[in-house]
Amino acid sequence: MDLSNALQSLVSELQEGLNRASSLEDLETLRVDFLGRKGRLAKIMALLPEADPDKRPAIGRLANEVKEHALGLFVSRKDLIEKERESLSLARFDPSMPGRTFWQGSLHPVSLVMEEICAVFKGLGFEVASGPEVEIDLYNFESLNMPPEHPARDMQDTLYISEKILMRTHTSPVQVRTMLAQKPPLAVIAPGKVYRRDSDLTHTPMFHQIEGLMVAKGISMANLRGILTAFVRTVFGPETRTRFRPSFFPFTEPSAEVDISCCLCAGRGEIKGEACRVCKGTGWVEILGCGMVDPNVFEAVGYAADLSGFAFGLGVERVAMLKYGIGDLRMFFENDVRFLAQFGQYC
Ligand code: 2NL
Repeated sequence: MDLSNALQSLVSELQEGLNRASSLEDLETLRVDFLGRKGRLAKIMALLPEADPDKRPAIGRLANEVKEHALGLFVSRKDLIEKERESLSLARFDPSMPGRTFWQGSLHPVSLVMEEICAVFKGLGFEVASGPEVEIDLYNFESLNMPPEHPARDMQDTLYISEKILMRTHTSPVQVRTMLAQKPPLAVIAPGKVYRRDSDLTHTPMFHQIEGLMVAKGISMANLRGILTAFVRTVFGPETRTRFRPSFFPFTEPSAEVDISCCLCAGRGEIKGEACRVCKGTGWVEILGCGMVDPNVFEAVGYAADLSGFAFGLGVERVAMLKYGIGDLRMFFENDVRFLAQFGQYC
């Protein structure tokens, strides 16, 4: 075949190929096939030296025209394919669809309850105090009427750092530090983490406690009852009843444990003929320990003997479990967002 004819038919074959090409990948294959270094145009041009010398300039010009024309065809086909793609993705795009919202964090239930309890006592005139979690024996035990030989020390399964340094087993050392630094009268609460050498279904090595202390001349058990009753009614609801039972703590005398009427069965002890699972059918649940500060504690911090005061301590996880009806202590420490998100305001 004559080279001019070969060049002409190249254009019509390219046109057919372009019409069939439906993707940019097809287009590229076609471009390599026709215009590539070893493509069909190159192969035809390789035959130019064999052509009649008179016709070579005309064939050369024609070859350039064919190449220019082919490039133009490629560009317009590419434009068309791209436009089709765009309109397809625009057809799938729905601008009226709602956007995705961000995850909203929320406070841990233990933090929520701790904040709530602190707010109640702040409202009753208490100041919030804090102190170190690694304590000295003197502030954690010795000043709290628990000398080394005292049997009560065996009650605490303590995590020791060294012989005289330990992880605090309660937040009482915060109140000891406050009394050493401040003159009476005072009213403080100490919220924070405490540590015990204990780990099973109902005990974790770290948990949260809030202790309170009020010291002044003439403070009595009646003041203790009044403050604690106000606290219970605010946190658990105004219909909640309280009961004080005699108890023992090394740092208070007399001492008491406070029960509240069960918030699940409203103190009835049963729900639909079955014993209540929270209060085990008694109608009451223990919520905190308290008492009148032992004179030995005042002596240890250098307070006058004519003072009196009350103190109390409560476990925050326990209060949170009762308040929210949580049956398993481990929920607080697993940090499963499906659990935590239930306490958020916007979830
Ligand atoms: C409980 C009982 C209690 C105290 C804590 C205290 C602190 C000072 C002086 C006297 Cl500085 N007492 N704290 C008193 C009675 C009970 O806690 O069961 N806590 C979970």
